[in-house]
Amino acid sequence: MTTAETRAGALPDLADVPARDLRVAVLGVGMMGADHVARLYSRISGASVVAVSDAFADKAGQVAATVPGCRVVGDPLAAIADDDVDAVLVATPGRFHEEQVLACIERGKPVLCEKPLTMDATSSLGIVRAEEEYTARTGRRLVTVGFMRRFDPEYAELKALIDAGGLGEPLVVHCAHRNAAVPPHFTSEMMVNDSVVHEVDVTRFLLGEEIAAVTVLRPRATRHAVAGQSDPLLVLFETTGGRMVDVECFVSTGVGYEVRTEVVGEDGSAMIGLDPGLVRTSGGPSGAARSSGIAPDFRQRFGRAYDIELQRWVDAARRGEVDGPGAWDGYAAQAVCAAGVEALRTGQRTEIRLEPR
Ligand code: ISE
Repeated sequence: MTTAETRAGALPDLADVPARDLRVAVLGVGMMGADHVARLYSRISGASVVAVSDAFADKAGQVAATVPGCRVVGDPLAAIADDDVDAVLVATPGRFHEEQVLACIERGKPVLCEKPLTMDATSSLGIVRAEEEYTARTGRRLVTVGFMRRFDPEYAELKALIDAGGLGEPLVVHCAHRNAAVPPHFTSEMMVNDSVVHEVDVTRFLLGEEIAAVTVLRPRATRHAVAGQSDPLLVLFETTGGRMVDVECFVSTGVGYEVRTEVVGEDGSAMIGLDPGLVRTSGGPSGAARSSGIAPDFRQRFGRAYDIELQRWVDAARRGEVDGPGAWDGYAAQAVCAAGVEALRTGQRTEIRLEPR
């Protein structure tokens, strides 16, 4: 099939994909992208990484050398257009996502895009609309957004418990999201956009409704906060159904990676994220030593979630489907984060108005 035919809306060559491996290009092989290349090569069935692309050619070469038959393609758009590429994993910096995801839609190629979908709600909505237009022509969707927590067995179990009515009506959710440390350029806005964004998605996933308003409070900052940063932040979401979610986001604890979520319902409560072997007292002079059960960072804590996410993405792409958070989830998350950044700046409760779905 020619590119012109693909542009005209005919189905791309995925029809024969179930018979062979899905040929994947990974764009961006920094920390997350390189992790995904290793994962696709060693733990995921039904896929081969055939191309990698990165602004740092040396890095791309090093990663390509770890996978037999993998090529370096300098231009990410050329990798997307390549006839020998069936599907694309986007792990480049967020500012490149819009162009790359739109190019995947234009070529009719399934794409797994790491969060954020794009850098703002308007451009994320543009992706929603571009995919809608593709779906209207072909009956197929293409875009998956990498909110990996949905694939974590603990979050999946919590979701199943809520959906089965095991807690009665959920009323309140308490979240803690703590990182041991962040790089010096990590601002308070990034705490909202890069970290709290996961609780935005978790809220929408667990409660099955949109977030209508957000408030951000700045408690006294830790002396370990990077210059100019308000760390920790307390964030409050109000959902369209009147439920409330509080998030403590604390990114310089010096201890480890702690992500906890407790759902309080009319008939009970349930908590996840209590790592095995956890000693509850973290921090303090001997605390770090006593809290050896805490994962050092998200790649360990959510390693299983990333594996499941990628396997399901590959399986779904081979069937010509999407199985996971999609473009709308990416858009809704961007809209809430934009309101969160505004709430951080003004100190005011800020409402979110999503476009019609
Ligand atoms: C990072 O970008 C992530 O996505 C992690 O899951 C999150 O815990 C961390 O705070 C972010 O910086």
